[in-house]
Amino acid sequence: MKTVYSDLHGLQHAEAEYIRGKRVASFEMPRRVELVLERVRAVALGPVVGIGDYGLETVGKVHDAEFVTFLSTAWQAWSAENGEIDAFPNAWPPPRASRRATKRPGAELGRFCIDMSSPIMAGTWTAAKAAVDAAVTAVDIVAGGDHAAFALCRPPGHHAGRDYFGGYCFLNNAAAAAQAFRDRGYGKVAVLDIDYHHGNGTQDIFYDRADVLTVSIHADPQVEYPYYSGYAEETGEGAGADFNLNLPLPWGTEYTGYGAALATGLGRIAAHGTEALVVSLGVDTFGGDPISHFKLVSDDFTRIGQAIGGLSLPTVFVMEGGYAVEEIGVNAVNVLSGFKAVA
Ligand code: OKP
Ligand code: ZN
Repeated sequence: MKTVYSDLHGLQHAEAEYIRGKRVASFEMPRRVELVLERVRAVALGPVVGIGDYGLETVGKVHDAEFVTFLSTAWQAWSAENGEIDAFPNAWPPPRASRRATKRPGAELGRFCIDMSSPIMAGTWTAAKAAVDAAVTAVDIVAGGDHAAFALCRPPGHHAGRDYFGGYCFLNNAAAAAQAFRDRGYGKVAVLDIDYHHGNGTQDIFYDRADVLTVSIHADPQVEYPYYSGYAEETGEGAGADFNLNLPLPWGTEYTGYGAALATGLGRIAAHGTEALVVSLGVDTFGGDPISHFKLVSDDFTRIGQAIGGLSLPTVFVMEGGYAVEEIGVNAVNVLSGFKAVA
């Protein structure tokens, strides 16, 4: 299996985020994907290849134009006012407030940013764009005949919606991959999100579409980020009714409960008549993850990969979260090796 990687990810290196009132060192750091890359090489998963430049065509199909313009110019506007300091929102629009654009960068951030974990810096746009390009490159590798490919994306993407960013995510890499599959003639596509956190952005982007089924297995949003979505009753709307499946699980979940939810999700993906699969590969379900509360062990990730491989679908894996820095490489690559062993 080929791995798609660009060192441009290193341009996103947030100094800090805010967790429960505390300013702490960002858990989302460049070292994460460097360790995954080292593990890919250590187990000889396959060749490591660079990214193509796909412009903004696919991005423009999964994000609103105003949002893309904002994100690509946000640092320029912010740094002109505030200097070289990481950009966080200054305020958020309350319910029923005006949606009109303002003239102040900190207020504009509040219109598009959902949390205090995702600062914009000088290289954010370049890094986020490179991550989308990695995802689309992986789709082209699979469309070209490979059974599967791994987009080693960073920053992650699944919390980025049509017109918002947050949760360390700026552009939605997995959504771009799903859209790219559609644009290359795959009629029915599915996204399986196995990150510990609900893939709210991916759900948002495809919520009214039947051509891209979205399935997410994640911690109960009543107690876990992103809090305001991820509930089982969110099943899609309009043409997309019944094409979104959320499988929330309690804190403390071990593989017994996890594997049962995974089987349910995979069954739904098979019933969809899926022709191509995108996996949002987060490994923050690991028991040792510093910000999460599931209890998976490293061997469980091999089992997850085997179960996904059982679908025998053309598959693109897109890296999402996972913050237990020492184990993240082993756990992510275990999924890929498990998949490869059966697929
Ligand atoms: C990104 B991904 C924890 C604060 C949460 C944001 C978490 C984003 C996770 N109490 N901050 O889905 O791994
Ligand atoms: Zn996560």
